[in-house]
Amino acid sequence: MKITLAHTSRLLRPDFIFGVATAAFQIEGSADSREPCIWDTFCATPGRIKDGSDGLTACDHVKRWREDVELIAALGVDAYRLSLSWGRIIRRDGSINSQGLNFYLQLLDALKARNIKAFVTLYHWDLPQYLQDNGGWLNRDTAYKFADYAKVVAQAFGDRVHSYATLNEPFCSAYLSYEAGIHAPGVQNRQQGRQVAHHLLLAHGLAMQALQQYAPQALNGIVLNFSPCHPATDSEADRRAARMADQYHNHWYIQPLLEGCYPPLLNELAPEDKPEIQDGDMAIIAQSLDFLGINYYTRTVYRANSKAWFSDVPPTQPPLTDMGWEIYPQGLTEILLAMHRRYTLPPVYITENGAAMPDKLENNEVQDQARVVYFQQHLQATEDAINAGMRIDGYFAWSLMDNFEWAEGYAKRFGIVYVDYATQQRTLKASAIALRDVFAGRKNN
Ligand code: IFM
Repeated sequence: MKITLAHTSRLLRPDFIFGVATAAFQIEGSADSREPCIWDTFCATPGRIKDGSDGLTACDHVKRWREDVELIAALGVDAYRLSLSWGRIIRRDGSINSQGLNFYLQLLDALKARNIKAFVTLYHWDLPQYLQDNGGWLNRDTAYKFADYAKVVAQAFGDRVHSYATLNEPFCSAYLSYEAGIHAPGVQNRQQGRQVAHHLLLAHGLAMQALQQYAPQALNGIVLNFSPCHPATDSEADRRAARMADQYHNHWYIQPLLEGCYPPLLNELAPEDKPEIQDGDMAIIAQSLDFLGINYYTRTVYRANSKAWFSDVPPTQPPLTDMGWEIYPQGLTEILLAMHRRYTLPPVYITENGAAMPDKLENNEVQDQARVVYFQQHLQATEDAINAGMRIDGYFAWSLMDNFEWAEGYAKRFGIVYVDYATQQRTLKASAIALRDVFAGRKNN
């Protein structure tokens, strides 16, 4: 099966960037050559990861990066989005781990030599455990440590990096980690969740200042994940619940960045749940952005809940992905246009989009036709947003290869490349071949 885009499609214009994405903890392995992080601790806690696995080896990417760069190049992408392991670069005593830094320098040089643009995320959830031991994101000082780390990286990498994102999905590092308790460090406390969100946004603002000073040539910004919030029924109570969820999960992160304030829902928080916000913080957070990365997977349906304002209603009707997430491509167009109409956005990239599917390797092939359809529909949804007047400059498939899917372990496969974890052999799935054909077709356009 092929992915087809109209030959007039804006996605086929030469300056539209196609890429694939990964994150350090999910693929790197070689845990012995970096500092432990909060996800190592979480994985070592019984019951936290569904299959009891960890990130100690993952896709063994630190040892196999040369092979992986060839794989990326063979896909014909313009860009590769990766994240850095903070603890592979800055040691517990504050010194720089030159071996770790060198690993990234070599990788970035190899990408550059193949004309592949590097989109580097500084923080994709793997906080060094030594910082967690001092309070982690609950400690305001972590935000300043993050800016120091951003400066080290920007100075070391020079022009090797096309784009820096400060954070990936602060919603996950705040809400999933400190309110839902399903991500490291596994806390369930509303005040802490809101405080962590604030410190993450502060960290973003401080790091943006460092990036704009030390990497002014790069496109500097942040990556947020959004999900359209729909009411379970037409009742006023459910519609209100969906509006509150939209403020709590989506606008809580974008409004401070673009308008220097939190959504009005902040005022409805009980006094004991409010985050501490110091004078001047909101101005630091609202640094001008060169780009906004948007990650999209699905929509979320909410109903009113007298105790917790709103609760989500898990989808039951197909089509669902292997994560149990509803396949809802029109939600991508909807949320993009909602954000476009509500804010003055910088140029947008879809920095993650993809699906976990129950892939099977048979005769050295993975016929993941459902994923091919998923990409077809979501590329069309991206195109629809562009046609409605929005500027979108690129699209990254999540993920380059199967990897450690956080609390789900290795059982959920998001890759367009299949990884056999016993042998570390990589095999292109049908979706990788379909995307490769799109990328190639565009170059000949
Ligand atoms: O695997 C994750 C990624 O690390 C962040 N965004 C969502 C993906 C799928 O859950």
